[in-house]
Amino acid sequence: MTIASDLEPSALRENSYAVVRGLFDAATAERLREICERVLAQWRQNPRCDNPPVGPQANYLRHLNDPEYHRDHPEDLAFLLSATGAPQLVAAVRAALDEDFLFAMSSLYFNPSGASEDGFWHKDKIGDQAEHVQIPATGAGLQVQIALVPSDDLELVPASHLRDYTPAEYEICIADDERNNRSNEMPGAVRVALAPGDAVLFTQLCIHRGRYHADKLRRTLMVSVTKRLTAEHNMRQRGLNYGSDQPWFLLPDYFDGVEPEARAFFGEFVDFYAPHWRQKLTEVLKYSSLLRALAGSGAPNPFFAE
Ligand SMILES: O=C(O)CCC(=O)C(=O)O
Repeated sequence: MTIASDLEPSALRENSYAVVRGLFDAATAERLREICERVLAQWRQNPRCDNPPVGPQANYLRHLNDPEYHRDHPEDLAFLLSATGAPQLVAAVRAALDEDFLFAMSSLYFNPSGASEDGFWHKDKIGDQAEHVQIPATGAGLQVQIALVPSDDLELVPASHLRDYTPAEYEICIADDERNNRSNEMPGAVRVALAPGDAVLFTQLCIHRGRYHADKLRRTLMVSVTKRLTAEHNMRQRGLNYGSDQPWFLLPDYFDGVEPEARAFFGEFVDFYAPHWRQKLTEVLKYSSLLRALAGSGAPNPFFAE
């Protein structure tokens, strides 16, 4: 199995991935790790997002930037947001995609506490989302994974985003109801070796998988971005989803202490989604005030009357 070599961000369009060494320095990576460690412990006790459910086989969690994880540590949220929207990260994504994009989501990948598993090979199922962008080959957005401890847990097949599955890949990824999709024999696969603070950018359309070994510490921060044209298409077709539904960005103190460049990056995300979060909140308030009025009246609930 080859170890992936470095590629400039713009090489992602040809090669499916790129590596940026030292995107963050060691001290920043260590501070991010401490924050993520705390959020992981809290998530295990009191998850704010059920995708995936907490359990021994869980290997990722979504929405590290949910403020409930940082209620007693506001400085951690500011640090996390400043890193997630850091200018060098945004610049790398811009060079890789060469089209307009928005923040989508932050996640943490970690080793499971239960049984070890090799991940399953896949291209992300993004449906028709890549049909409405400037460069369909790079899909609907991309993932940026930043190692917070040394990691070579991500594997991918370079340039596989530019074509359909070869017969050998089909045998592994699709055939027989995907029964072989954890095979360790994927032709041409590379394992991306990262030191703390290094980042790999990869397109969702390449064949890829993670490794989830209980005895192999993994703490990898993942920042997902969506192309703006995809975000527009998704809102028109499907409305908010579990990724884009992040209304906490409207809290008045949410950006306290966040670096200006990161604020500007998230500002575009907020400008885009805020009208939809407001609309949803207005609906919730309408129904909750109805419930309060009904409870106060003592009358039988007319909505459920026989
Ligand atoms: O890094 C990993 O564990 C896998 C990530 C993955 O499959 C994805 O982002 O779709």
